[in-house]
Amino acid sequence: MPPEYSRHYGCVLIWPHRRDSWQYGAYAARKAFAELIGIISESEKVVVCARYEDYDSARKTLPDNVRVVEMSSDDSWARDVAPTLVTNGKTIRGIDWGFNAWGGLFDGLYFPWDKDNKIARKLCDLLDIDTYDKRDFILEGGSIHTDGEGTILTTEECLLGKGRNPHMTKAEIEIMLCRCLGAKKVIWLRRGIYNDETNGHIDNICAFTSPAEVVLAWTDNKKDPQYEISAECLEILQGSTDAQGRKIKVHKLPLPDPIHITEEECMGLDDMDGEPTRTPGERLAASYVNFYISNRAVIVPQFGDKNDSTAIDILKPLFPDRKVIGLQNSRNILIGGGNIHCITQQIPFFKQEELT
Ligand code: KQY
Repeated sequence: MPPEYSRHYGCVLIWPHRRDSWQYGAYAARKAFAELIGIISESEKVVVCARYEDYDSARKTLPDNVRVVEMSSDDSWARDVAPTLVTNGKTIRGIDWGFNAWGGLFDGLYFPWDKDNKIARKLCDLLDIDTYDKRDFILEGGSIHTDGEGTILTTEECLLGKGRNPHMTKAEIEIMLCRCLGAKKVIWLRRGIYNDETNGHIDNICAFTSPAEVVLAWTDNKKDPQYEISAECLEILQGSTDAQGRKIKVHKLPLPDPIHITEEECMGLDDMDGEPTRTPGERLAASYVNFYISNRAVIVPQFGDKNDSTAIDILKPLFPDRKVIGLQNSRNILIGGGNIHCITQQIPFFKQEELT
């Protein structure tokens, strides 16, 4: 699996629509998605999947160079439902993992999820890419990060949880990850961001910025439950070497002050299964680590917090060949339960002629 900082062919997103994820008919979320898509499409191709009902909204909002295709979906988290693309340098294949809405009937976030579960295969067919059928293994793209040099980062909270592959041992899951992703070593952090409804996806707490270098979501506030979680991650990372035997350099990326959903925001979320998705005052899993690395930019969530600019300043020297750009109003994506990284999935660069 190539790392996100290697050259991309493009990026896939899904136009937001789900009434219990996106407040007020997804109006504000669509604006944030469109702004993000505009930035990404400056340096790589962008494919946006839109339901029949939302096709006109997506097509009229997005620039002409963005490809909009009709596709059914349950929600809009391309990171988790689009294929994980792997390459041997000559050809490319998509992994079609099983998807059960972050925990299935155990602690999943919605039911049914069958439309989302078909998206990986549909996208591979659309892009003329062969697939590996791994639907018997539940995995979301947001639960793994790779350095492209044999190391995978993940969390125990997510991959060892009861809602995904409870019949498998940690060792079996590790073998599965290494075999499917072409890796040699898995570094297991224990937990992800506090109150992250994905069961602690890695992509909200820690990310590779280059081989042997990561950013880790951080707070110095010992009273915040996040402190203990981040401190534990730091200890694990500092005590680990990567697949090449290198020590890992950790850059602390401060978190914004805790962000809580307001009454007005909750009012804009419709109930779809008889109970509200969120309650006023609930803490949202905000983190600057949830950025997307495009060919020429790193696009970073911004929350109107004093640490917005600090996060950008920390990331700039880590990506000297890219512009580091803040996406204002990322809060409108956060309300759905994730952020920029969660709604994007990169397609690595491949040579078309080698596919035919
Ligand atoms: O963070 C993600 N990768 C997805 C979040 C899903 C939240 C559903 N409400």
